[in-house]
Amino acid sequence: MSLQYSDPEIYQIIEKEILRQQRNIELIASENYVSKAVLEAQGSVLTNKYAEGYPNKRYYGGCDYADEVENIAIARAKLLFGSNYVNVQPHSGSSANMAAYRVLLRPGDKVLGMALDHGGHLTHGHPFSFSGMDYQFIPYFVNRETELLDYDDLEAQAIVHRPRLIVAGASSYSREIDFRRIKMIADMVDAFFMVDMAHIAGLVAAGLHQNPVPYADIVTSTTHKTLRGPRGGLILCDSKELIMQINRTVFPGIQGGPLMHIIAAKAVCFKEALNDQFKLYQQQVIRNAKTLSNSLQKLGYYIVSGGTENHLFTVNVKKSLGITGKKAEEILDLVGITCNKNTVPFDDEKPLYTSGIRLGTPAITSRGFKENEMKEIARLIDQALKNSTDNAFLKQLRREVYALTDKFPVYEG
Ligand code: DSN
Repeated sequence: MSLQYSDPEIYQIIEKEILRQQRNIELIASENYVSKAVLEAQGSVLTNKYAEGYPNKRYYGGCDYADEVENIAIARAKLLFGSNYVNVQPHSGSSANMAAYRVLLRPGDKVLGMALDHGGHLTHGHPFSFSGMDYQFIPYFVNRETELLDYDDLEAQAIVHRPRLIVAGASSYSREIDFRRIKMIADMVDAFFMVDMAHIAGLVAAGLHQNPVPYADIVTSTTHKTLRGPRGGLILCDSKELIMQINRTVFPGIQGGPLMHIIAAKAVCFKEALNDQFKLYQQQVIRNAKTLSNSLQKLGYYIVSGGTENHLFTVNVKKSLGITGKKAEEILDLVGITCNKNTVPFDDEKPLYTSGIRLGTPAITSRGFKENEMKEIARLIDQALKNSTDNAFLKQLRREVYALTDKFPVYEG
């Protein structure tokens, strides 16, 4: 029986979510709209299959097709990122990072990771994350003036602390990260080097960001951000010895059965990313981010680090308008523009309030928005934030948002 009849309650919520995704302008930098092919693989009968183990070494019978799917996913990921070895089983980016840490570190080891409020990620050492609980993370920062990653300070910290690992990668850093430079620093102090490329994986795949694979001992990623695949994780490395440890650590170390329907969807996403069209898409993602950032800057907004070279940027709304990121997120929600509050470097607001909002263009670019739409979005954001107490005006803006999104269907047919 179809969902509509077996569980109308859930069916109706999903219908409402479909409408929300269609009508709102989605600016959450870590979100995207997957293709129908990815959705189909993800919703397939492969969800029924247990396949603990790895291709040709499973703990269950009936894994012939699971093996085929996983082998294809691995081969495509290798090709896409130029990596010798790949594990496609991590359920998430956090699982991928946990596995990488367990391979490279012992509990209590010192690690250098980018501070969360400067653009890093929870799993790069936040005290409430397993990473901060199990290892001794020491944060590195952006420069107070330029708001750019301070490689000299990172080098100085590495020399002082002699970490066992340096982690690079960020959730809200709008500039290209120089992996080559960080590898040189890691070598200088004899540390391992790991890159979490979750945010920029699509840009890397398209050759529009320095590829960390030649530099890092282990590269981790998610598959659902710029890469536009299903929600999941990925680990890449070039060493046979390391991949053997990674495989053992993912299963049976921290996970049981792999999600074969998700692995099939990852394979579909890698195939899409190997297509020339994907490069054009990523080029447009970057052009859109630059246009949106420049348009807001022209309207007087303070953009952290002065601009962007990738798919996202952070607006310091406290410096621009004297409001918190939380307030800005709430106002924009009222007009159908979705984003998230985000700390800015050296933020004096608490994480649940923040001084900034993070804006990203992967999702809106997937639905076909280009430069003209970016200028229009900048105007809508500006008008909403500056007229937040005028409910009638906000309703009018919401109608304008819907008029815009109506012209760009997310899923046609
Ligand atoms: N939570 C994700 C983000 O929004 O950037 C990172 O995992």
